[in-house]
Amino acid sequence: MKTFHNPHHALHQGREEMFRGRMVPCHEVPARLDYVLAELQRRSQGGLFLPEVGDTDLDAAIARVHDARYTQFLAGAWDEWVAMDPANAQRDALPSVWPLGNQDAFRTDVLPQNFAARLGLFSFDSGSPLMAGTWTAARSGAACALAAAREVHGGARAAFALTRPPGHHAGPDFFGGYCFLNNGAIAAQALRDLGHAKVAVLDIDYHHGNGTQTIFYERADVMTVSIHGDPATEYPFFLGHASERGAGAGEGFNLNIPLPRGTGFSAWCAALDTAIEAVEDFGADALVVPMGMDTFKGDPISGFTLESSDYDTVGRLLAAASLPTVFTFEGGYAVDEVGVNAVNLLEAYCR
Ligand code: Q9C
Ligand code: ZN
Repeated sequence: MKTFHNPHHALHQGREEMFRGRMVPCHEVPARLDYVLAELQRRSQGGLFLPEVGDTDLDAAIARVHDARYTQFLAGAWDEWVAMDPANAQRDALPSVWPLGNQDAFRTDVLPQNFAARLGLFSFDSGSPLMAGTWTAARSGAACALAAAREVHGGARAAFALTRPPGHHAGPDFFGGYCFLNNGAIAAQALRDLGHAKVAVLDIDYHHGNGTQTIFYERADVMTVSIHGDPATEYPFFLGHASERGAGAGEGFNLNIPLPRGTGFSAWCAALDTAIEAVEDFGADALVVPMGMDTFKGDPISGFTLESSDYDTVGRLLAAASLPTVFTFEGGYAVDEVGVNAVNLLEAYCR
């Protein structure tokens, strides 16, 4: 399986995030990707490639998923931040004020002039710092997703978009959960646009893929399935319940499988069987797997208890679905183990 890796990922390197009411060092660090890359090399798992995607095609693929007013804001956000105060060049920008989700309480259609207000309008948490290289890194990550989609469309059994920042929490016009551009959604939409009639997204990150769900919620041509920590107690808290089944034309095409904190592999695996069955019943002709490794027992911010060897089984079960598959790299914060766990899954998939 080919891996498309983001050469600019380390330009996005946050200093601190707001976590449980305090500032702590960022969990989402460049070393995460470096460990996966090193492990792929060590185990000679397929070739490593840079994404070769033209600017026009890339911008078009991003625009299929994200609103123009959002991407324009992201592209210029750092310059605006520094223009406010030259000393900001030494600090990351972090949102601190948001409109309520209750639409009647605040206007979200009017774009405020104030930068902090716009930073809040386009985000949903204070855990996702934005810095000088965020846009370049995120955009180049989207190029990996597009390159992987093209590879699979061209007949490859699977491809891996190895990138950070991750993507599955980013929605049409919002960032959060360390995510800015939704790489999995960009891959899914690209597969649709390349002619795949029905694309499924099967999100196995510990956290609910709220961005992806929001992007495709009213669509019948892209099914979204997510296995994750129950939002009653787990981030992102406000989406990911089993009762969310899609709306309008998309009714019945979103499946959430929330599991309690503490869930181990046998129950998680049963959920994966259910998820794969749903993808098959849907009749998908291509699959995108936002691959979060934060289901691992050693993850510092998550609550499932999967072991490193369990990821072999995950890879094997996903391979049994026999669908052209794009994997995108999402969460996973047990940095020392993230490479081994990710490559266990991918290697087993290829066996
Ligand atoms: N009190 C991904 O795995 N912080 N994002 C959690 C809990 C945000 C995770 C705070 C976790 C985001 C891609
Ligand atoms: Zn996660």
